[in-house]
Parts: sequence; structure tokens; C-alpha cells
Amino acid sequence: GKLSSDEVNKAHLAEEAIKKYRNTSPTIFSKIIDKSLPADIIYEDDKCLVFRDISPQAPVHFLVIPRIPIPRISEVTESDGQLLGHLLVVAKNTAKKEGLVEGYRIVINDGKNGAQSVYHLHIHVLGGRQMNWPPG
Ligand code: D5M
Repeated sequence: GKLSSDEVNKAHLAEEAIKKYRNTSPTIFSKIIDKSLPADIIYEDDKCLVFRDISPQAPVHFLVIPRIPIPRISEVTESDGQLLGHLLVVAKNTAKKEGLVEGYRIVINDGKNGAQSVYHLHIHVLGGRQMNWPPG
């Protein structure tokens, strides 16, 4: 059938985001995406991947990452909005599947002061215990 103007707009934004990040250096997460490095993947679709953190900081700790290599949250622009929204919805859906009915914490670390260690954007989801505030 014919694409609606909304679908055309979404496709255009996705194309722009892919172009914007095409020269980004690959990280360890690129290898998880292309399956050359094993990971405990609990969900995947055409835009993102969810896998368990190798160094869990809570009984449940997983990461939601885009397939396109966005390095960090501080580099995103409006054309990434649709994708970022999708990552958050997937984070919430996976938290529910993981049984986190009492709540959970969502974290994005950015850059040096944010203690980011892998420069491929990822959303941490932590749960299964009482989280504390303020974080360290
Ligand atoms: O967090 C980066 C996170 O990525 C950190 O919690 C460890 C995790 N990590 C690193 N390598 C792997 C592999 N190979 N599998 C699963 N999880 C991994 P940051 O927010 O950058 O500090």
C-alpha cells in the first residue's frame, strides 16, 4: 500500500540518523550486534538489542542499545527522537517481562563525569532490589 506522510517522515528521520553516525568507531557492542561476540540477548528487533550486563549491579541488570552506533546521549539530536523513544518503550516492556513489578532504575551514563565506559549509547535497567538515592 501507500505510505502515510507520518511513515514517510519516520523513514526520513531513520535515514538521517543512520547517515549521521556512519563514521562512528565500532565498540565491543558492535560485536554483540553482529553476533561475533556472544551475549545473553533477551530481546531484539530491527532497531535495538537487549542483553544482560556482564557485570550486574543488581539481581536484574540489562542494557538496551540501538543497532546504529550512537556514541553517547550528549550527541543525539531531534532526528534520533523516534529511536530513543523506542528504546525506552523496549526498556519498560523488558522490565515487565523480567518481573520487575516493584519498580526499577533506568540510567544513561554520559562521558567522563557520567562514568561512561562503552561509547555506544546504552540504557541500563536495574532492579530486583531496593535502589538508593542519590546514586554514587
Ligand atoms: O557501562 C557499560 C556497561 O557495559 C558496564 O556495566 C559493563 C557492560 N559490558 C561491557 N562489556 C560487556 C559485554 N561484553 N557484555 C555485556 N555487558 C558488557 P557504562 O554505562 O559505559 O559505564
